[in-house]
Amino acid sequence: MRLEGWARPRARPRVDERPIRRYRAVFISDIHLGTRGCQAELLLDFIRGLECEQLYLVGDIIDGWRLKSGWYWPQAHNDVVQKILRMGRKGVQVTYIPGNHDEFARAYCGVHFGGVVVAQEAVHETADGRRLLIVHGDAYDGVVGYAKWLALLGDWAYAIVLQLNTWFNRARRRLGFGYWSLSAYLKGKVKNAVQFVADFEAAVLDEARRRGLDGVVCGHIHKAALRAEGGLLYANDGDWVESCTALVEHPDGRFEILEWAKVRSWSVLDRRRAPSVDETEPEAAGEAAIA
Ligand SMILES: [Mn+2]
Repeated sequence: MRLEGWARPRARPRVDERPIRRYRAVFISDIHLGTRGCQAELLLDFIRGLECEQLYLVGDIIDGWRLKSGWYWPQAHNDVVQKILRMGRKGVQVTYIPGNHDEFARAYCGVHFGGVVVAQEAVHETADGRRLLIVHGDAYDGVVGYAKWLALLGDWAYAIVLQLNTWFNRARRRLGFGYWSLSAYLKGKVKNAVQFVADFEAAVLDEARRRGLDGVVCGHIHKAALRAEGGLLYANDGDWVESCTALVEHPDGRFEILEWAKVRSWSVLDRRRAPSVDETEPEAAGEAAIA
């Protein structure tokens, strides 16, 4: 029996059937693979259906510090590495700029492997001819190796906050709410952290200006940003432990920050729930839960 002509309600596309997203360049950093705080599932969801000419890994991709004190490497973290390597094999120009948490990789600067180039820093030329400095940013944070606000809290306290964040969001997901970053919220509340962020942003912009470039793309402080300042572009691609953000360059040279947790609500990602027609759109669900 043929079912042609049946007026079936049109369901929104399934997770793996969404249209391919094409960008000229994609910048991600501070993934911290090897830590419990890493939101690898959400990152995998972002990578699925992603097409770009250039991919910049702007540091702290693998957390060598945390791996030293205890091995944590679930399948999803492996999948992230595999997916990125596959992009390199398929012709995406992948540039890996190690950060302070994966400084072990700095020994390989200048090395090409499997379509990935390792570099201390890079200069990216945008579609509209701007030249941007690409650095992780730890060299400009004024404190040995990592953010001052983390130093104030202590590395162990940060790990606890990130763990709480994971549990908290697991509970939110179970209740059908979207992702919400507890640690990002706490950081915004600490006055010293706000001053630290301002100092850091000024320092990396100064460096770009000193070199006669048109701006900078960095990571490190886990705070996504995109703005013009004094004729230069300041862009920070954020992180995948708290805010789950990526910086993308569109084919015309326009930049955008994607807050993936808001774009895709966690409830939609939960594979145990089959998408149904009466489910709200992911964007709307995410915003409603965050508001
Ligand atoms: Mn860092």
